Amino acid sequence: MTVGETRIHHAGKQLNGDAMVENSTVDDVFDDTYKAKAQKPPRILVWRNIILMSALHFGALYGLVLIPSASNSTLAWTAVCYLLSALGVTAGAHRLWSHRSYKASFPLRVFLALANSMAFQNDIYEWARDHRVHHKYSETDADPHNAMRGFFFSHIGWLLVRKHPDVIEKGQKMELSDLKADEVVMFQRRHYKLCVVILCFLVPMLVPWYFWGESLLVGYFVPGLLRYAVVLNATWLVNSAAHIWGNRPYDMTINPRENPFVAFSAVGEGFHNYHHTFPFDYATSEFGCKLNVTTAFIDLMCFMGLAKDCKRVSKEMIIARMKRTGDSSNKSG
Ligand code: ST9
Ligand code: ZN
Ligand code: ZN
Repeated sequence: MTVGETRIHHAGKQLNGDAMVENSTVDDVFDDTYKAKAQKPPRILVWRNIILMSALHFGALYGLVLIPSASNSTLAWTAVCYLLSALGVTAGAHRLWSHRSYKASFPLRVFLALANSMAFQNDIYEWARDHRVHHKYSETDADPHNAMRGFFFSHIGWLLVRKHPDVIEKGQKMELSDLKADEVVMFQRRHYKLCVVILCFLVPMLVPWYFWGESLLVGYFVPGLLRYAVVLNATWLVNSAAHIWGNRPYDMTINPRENPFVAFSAVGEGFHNYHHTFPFDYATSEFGCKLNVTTAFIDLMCFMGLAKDCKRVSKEMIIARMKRTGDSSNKSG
């Protein structure tokens, strides 16, 4: 099943998606022909990650303790770093590179790749590859953060164990030629470690020290580690909370939910029932910019001539879909 065939397999039904996936090159359509095997998944702990993630979260707690000694400028800078890293993930790795839901010019792609490096969530190629597998094999063994394995696994646990072999097997069949052809994506992948050291750790720490005399300790722990840990957790909540708690107005046969708290913290990415139903919509929500800073950012980029061809689902199609498969929780349609 490919997007080119413009048909969506879903919960045993075939839904005609011609208008929705027009011109799409991304193979992110849910594949219900694959079923998880009734075997207990392997759980091989990766101690290096367990130690590093624990250290990061202890460091972030120390960052919280240091907040009263940070200057207002440093706190404002922390918010800027949060927004930049978040946009590198949402507008960059997610809506642009995973789903191709809009087109971005070279300067915007460079900006998004730099912002994405500040978020340090694996390089764009790996992130988009895993995310395409997540959509296509959602809630099965081949889903990297399969929410059927519980909150902890889908939140952080999946980064602390070896991947289920099905993730790698199914992932190797994904169409990734668009990512390989993008020189910005491949440059970031080649130089990823250096990009992360500079953008995730050095820049957040050194800017407040150099420009307004903040201590290196506060710079490292507040805009550095604390901001990094909060962005990570806000992102992981999309995989955990937004696959467990919330309404399902667009498709009640799938687990992803509409979760306003997650939408707020993840700058617009918590409308997850909508997003899994219409993954190619650049706004990832029926409601445009509402609770959705990322959509406002992409709209601004279009206004400035740096982005174009935003894909959107029509109101009629949303209403028809809500009537057919929704849980009737959304009265606005
Ligand atoms: C992080 C990522 O946090 C977060 C992603 C979240 C996604 C959220 C999506 C939700 C929607 C968007 C919302 C955004 C909201 C943002 C809000 C912001 C405020 N296909 O991986 P390896 C192959 S990262 C095909 O080592 P292991 C491949 O050949 C945090 N092939 O597997 C690979 O080699 P290569 C920081 C695949 O050994 C080889 O297998 N980073 C696939 O099982 C081995 O791969 C970390 O903590 C596939 N899908 O290890 C590091 N997968 O190198 C975490 C693998 O060529 N990662 N292959 O790719 C690791 O240490 C390891 O991956 C592991 C598994 C231990 C987890
Ligand atoms: Zn999801
Ligand atoms: Zn997605």
